[in-house]
Amino acid sequence: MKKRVLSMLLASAMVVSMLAGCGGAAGGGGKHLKILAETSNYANVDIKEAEIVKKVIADFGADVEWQLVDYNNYQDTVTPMLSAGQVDADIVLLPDQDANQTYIKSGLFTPLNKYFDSMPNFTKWLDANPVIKAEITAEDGNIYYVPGTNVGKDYQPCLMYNQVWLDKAGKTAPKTLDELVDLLKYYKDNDMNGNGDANDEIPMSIMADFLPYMFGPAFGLDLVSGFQADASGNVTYAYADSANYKKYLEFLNGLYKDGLLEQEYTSIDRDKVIERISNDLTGVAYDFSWAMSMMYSNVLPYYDGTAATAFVGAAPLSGDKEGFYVGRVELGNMFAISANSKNAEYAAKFLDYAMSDACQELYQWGIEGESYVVNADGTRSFTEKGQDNDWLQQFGINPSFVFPAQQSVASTDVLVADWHAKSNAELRQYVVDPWPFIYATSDETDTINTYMTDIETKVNESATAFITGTRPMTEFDAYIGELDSLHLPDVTAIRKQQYDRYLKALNG
Ligand SMILES: [Ca+2]
Ligand SMILES: [Ca+2]
Repeated sequence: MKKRVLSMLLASAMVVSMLAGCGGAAGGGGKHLKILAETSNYANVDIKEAEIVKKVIADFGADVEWQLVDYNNYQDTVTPMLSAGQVDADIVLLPDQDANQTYIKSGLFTPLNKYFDSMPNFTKWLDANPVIKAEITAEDGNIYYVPGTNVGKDYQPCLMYNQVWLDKAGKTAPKTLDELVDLLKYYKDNDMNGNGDANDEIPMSIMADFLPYMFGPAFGLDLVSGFQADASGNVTYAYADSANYKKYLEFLNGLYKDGLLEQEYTSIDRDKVIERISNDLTGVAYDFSWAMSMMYSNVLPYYDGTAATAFVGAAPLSGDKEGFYVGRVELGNMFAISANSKNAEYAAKFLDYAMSDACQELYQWGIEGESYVVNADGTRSFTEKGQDNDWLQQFGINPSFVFPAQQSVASTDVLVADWHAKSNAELRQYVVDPWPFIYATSDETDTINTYMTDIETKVNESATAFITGTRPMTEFDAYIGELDSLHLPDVTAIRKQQYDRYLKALNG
């Protein structure tokens, strides 16, 4: 929950770092543009002085007056400024994603559609990204924001297996729930770490929050998003699926009873998993992909930098249903043009330039010869300077604080081990879109906020009770009834209404 501690007074007296408007434009005849955005989250980086940021402005030829608000207070400072109509900038980084269309409905920002003829890069990108286009289409059919994006299908949470243990067992990564159970039993019965004790292995080490990620898909459930839609647009709550969710709980209860899901599974945290891996005590993990080479494999006592000695990512598990991984919503920081900007069309052209492919390359790699070099085979590598994160941040890499930057896969690939990047490329095919970002009305949000907390509490308590057997599965129907009495049908009806709007924007 965000803190609204700052008064309006403090907000107007905010610490804003402003460049005095320089009158004569450095870029040659460029117009004056005021941009309200945030500072870098690296305290020692002056983002407006970063080479990458300065190059974008110089190449476009604008005369930019920055209004930069501290990254840590951006939401608390800018939200009241917007509500009070105290913003005097052409381009504004939103303090949030305007999920309830509050700013849109109060007419603070100009619809971008009327400038689409001046925004060839943005319109081309929207056509190439229909899900994002549908997500940012407001209820009135207009598009108001140019978003930065996060990686949505790459480096997502996934299964990881200790390759040395798999080889020792003469097995390959399980593809089904049954194969996984066989593998876990094998690890339980055998001395996988070769210390002479066949009983000190913990076959798998999964943080409780990742169980829905790991096992939901084999039962056809996206328990990560919670709400899910089928091909006909029917919307259901996965935790209230009376057939498949019941099977999911029965399966986990079975693992628990067989000692394959450990007794204290609800208290396993990442530190615990890392400690076990560093002592060669466990064979199966599930976490954000990043952990694979950066937190797990690197602590294995025999890891030599190759996949053969690592915790390696693998395909999702299938059961009655074919497995998948759940991706994440790609929308990041959103940029808008003030309705009262005198330079709205020029601002639209600037935003369009700032999200062009050329600028995205600049955001992701920086400047050739400075932060990166092009290799003989056409690939890129960061230079020695470029591999120094402090230097790279000062240089302005991924300047999502001030421009609509798109997080890149290629520049992540070069940060992780080669085998990890290869594993990510293989797993990408299994990643499905999550429940989309959909603009809500404030009535919808009120209803959801009123009921959803109690529903989620009931879901979490019940899941633990069913899995550990403190509540018998014979009470599953009673559980469904409890969700109904907590007004789940009202919430689902709203989700359905929202999904219909999304489909209309997607297909219309
Ligand atoms: Ca064992
Ligand atoms: Ca052992």
